[in-house]
Amino acid sequence: MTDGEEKKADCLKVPPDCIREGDIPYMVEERAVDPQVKEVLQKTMEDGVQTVWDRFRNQQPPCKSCATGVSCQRCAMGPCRILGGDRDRGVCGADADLVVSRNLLDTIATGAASHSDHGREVAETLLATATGRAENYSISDPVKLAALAEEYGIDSSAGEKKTAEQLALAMLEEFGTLRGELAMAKRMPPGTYSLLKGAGLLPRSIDREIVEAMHRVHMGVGADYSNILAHGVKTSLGDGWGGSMIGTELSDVLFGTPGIRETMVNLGTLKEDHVNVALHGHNPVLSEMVVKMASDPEMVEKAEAAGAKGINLVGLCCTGNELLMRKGVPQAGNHLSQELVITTGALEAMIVDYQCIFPSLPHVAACYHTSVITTSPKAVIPGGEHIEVNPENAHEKSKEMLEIAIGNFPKRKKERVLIPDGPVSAIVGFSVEALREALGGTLQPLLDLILKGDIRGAVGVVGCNNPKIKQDYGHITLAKELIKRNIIVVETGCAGVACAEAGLMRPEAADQAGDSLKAVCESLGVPPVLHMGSCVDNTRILTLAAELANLAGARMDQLPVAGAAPEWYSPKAVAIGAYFVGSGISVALGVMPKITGSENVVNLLTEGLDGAVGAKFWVEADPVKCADIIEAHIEAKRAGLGI
Ligand code: MSK
Repeated sequence: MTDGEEKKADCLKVPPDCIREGDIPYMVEERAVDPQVKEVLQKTMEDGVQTVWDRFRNQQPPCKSCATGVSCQRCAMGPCRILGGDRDRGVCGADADLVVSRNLLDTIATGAASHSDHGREVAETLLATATGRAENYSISDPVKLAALAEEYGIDSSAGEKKTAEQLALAMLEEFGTLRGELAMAKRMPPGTYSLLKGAGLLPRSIDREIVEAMHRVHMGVGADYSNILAHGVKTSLGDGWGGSMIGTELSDVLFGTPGIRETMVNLGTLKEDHVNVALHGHNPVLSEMVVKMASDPEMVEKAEAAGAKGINLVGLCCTGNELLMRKGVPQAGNHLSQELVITTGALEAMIVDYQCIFPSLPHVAACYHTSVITTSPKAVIPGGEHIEVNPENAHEKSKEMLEIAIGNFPKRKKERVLIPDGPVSAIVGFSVEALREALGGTLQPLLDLILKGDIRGAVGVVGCNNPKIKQDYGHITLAKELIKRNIIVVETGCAGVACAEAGLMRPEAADQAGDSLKAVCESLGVPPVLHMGSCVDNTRILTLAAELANLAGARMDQLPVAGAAPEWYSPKAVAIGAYFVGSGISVALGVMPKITGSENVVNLLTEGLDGAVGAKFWVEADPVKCADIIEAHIEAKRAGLGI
C-alpha cells in the first residue's frame, strides 16, 4: 500500500476497526457536498488514509473551557479556567471578560500578522525586482504602478524601475511608519475615515498595532474587555487597509491585475496523462514562477521523456485563487480538499508556500508517490522536502521542483488512481478594475442598479472550510439564497472555490437569481456570484465598497451591503471579519467564535460595536436563516438611505 519507503513521513491510516466499510457512503454524505469530492473521499476512506474529518472526529468532544474562550495559558501561574463559583477568576484575578477578550485579541493579531507578513514579502519582491536583484520577475501592470505611485505621492517621471523601487520602499515603511497613518486608509469615504479617527480606531502603522496587541495580551496589562477589543478592531484595520491591501495591490503590479476569464475547477482538473503539480498556500511570488517554468520547452520535453503529455498545474486554497484570477490556472479544490488532491493517486508533487497547509500532508503523501515540497523558511514541515525559495532564486528552484514532480510520474500506480470526471467551468477575475471596465469605465452603473433596486444589495461571502460544517454547504446554500433575493454575491478564498465548483460562477447561474438580478446578469453576461480572489483580496471588496460609498456620498456603514463567513476556521478570517465590521460592513459568521464564556464580549460584538462603527457581527449556523438576517439588514440600510 505504501509507495514511499524512502519518505521520512509515515503513511497515517485510520485503524481498520474505527470505520465499518458499510458506513463509508453515509459518512461521505455527512462530510461533503461536491460530487467530485465525495467520489475521491469515498476512495480515500476505502484506502484507509486518515484525513481532517477523521482527526476532527477523534477530537470530540472538545474541551468546554477552550471552546468558550475561558481557558488562559498566558503565564506560568496557570493555566487557568474561569468556571464560575470559586473559580470565577484566574490566579492573577482575571475574570471571564478579560480572558475571553484577550484570547480574541490574540487571534485577531495572529490573523493580521499572517496577512501582513505576506504583504510585506510581496513588497520585498517588488523591491528586489526594481533594483535588479530578482531578474526573472517583471512589472506586469505599469498602469496600476503609476496609480499607486500617485496615491503615495511618488513622482513617476523617473521611470518604471525607479517608481517601483520608491513605491516598494514607501509601502515597506508603512509597516512601522512614524507618520501615524496608512496611505490607503484614505480610500475610505471621508465619513468613515473621520468616524474611525474620532473613535481612535485608525491604525498608526501595520506592525505597531500587532506588536501592541501582543503587549496587551500579556498578563497584567489592560483588564478592560472593551478597551482590549477596540484595539482588536484597530489591529485588523491595519491589516485590511494596510498589510493585506499592499499584498493585493503589489501582486497586481508584479503579476497583473486580474481580468474576467474562464477557468475550470474541482478535482477533475487533474489529468491522467500529465505530470500533475498542485500549488498550495497563499503567496503568489513562487507559484507565478512555477507557472512560467511549467511551459518552458525544456521542462515539457522532460515531462514527455518521462512518459507524460506535459505538466498540468492545479491550484489549491489561495495560492490557487491568485493563479486562477490572473492566469486562469485550474483550481483543484479548497481547504478541506487539500488531502484529497493527493489521495486521487494522480498527484506527483504539491508545492506549498504558507498558511492553511495541513501538517498532515507529508503523511498523506507517504501513502502514495507524491512529494510535498516546502519552500518558505517560515513553513518547514517534517516529512516534506524543503527547497528554500526567495525572489532571487525562484526561477532556478522552480525548475528543481518540477524535476522532482517529473521524476515521480513513472512511480504513479495506475490501479490506485481516481480522477473524477466533470471539471466545472467558471468565470473568474472580477477585480475592481475588471468590474469598472465591464461597466464602461466607472462603477456608477452598479451603484445605479443598487439605488434603483434591481440589485437590492451586495454581500461578500468569504472564508474557509471547517469540518464542523459539511464542506461547502454553508457557502453554496447562502450564496443561492442571496441571489434568489436579488442580492449580488462577491466571493474570495475557499468560499469562491466552493461556489465555482457548484456552477454558481457560470453565466447560466443567473437562472437561479431573482428576476431583477437575473436580468442584470444577463444583460452584462456575468454570473450572479463573482470571484474576487484570494484571502488578502478581501481588500478588493473593501476598495469596491469604499468606491461605491464615495460615489453615493455615503459612509460605508450606510450601504446595503454585508459580509459572511459561513465556514470560517482561521485567525485570518477573524481579522478579516473584524476589519469588515470596523469599516462599517456587518458580518455573519457560520461558526461560533470562542467567546461564549463572556456575555459582555458577546454583547459587544453582536450589538455594542454597532453604536461605535455602524456594524456588528451575527452568528448563525443555518445559511437560510443567515440569508434572512442579511436580507433584513440590507432592506433596513436601503430604508436608511431612502431608496
Ligand atoms: S485559503 S484562510 S482556508 S479561505 Fe485562503 Fe481558504 Fe480560509 Fe485558508
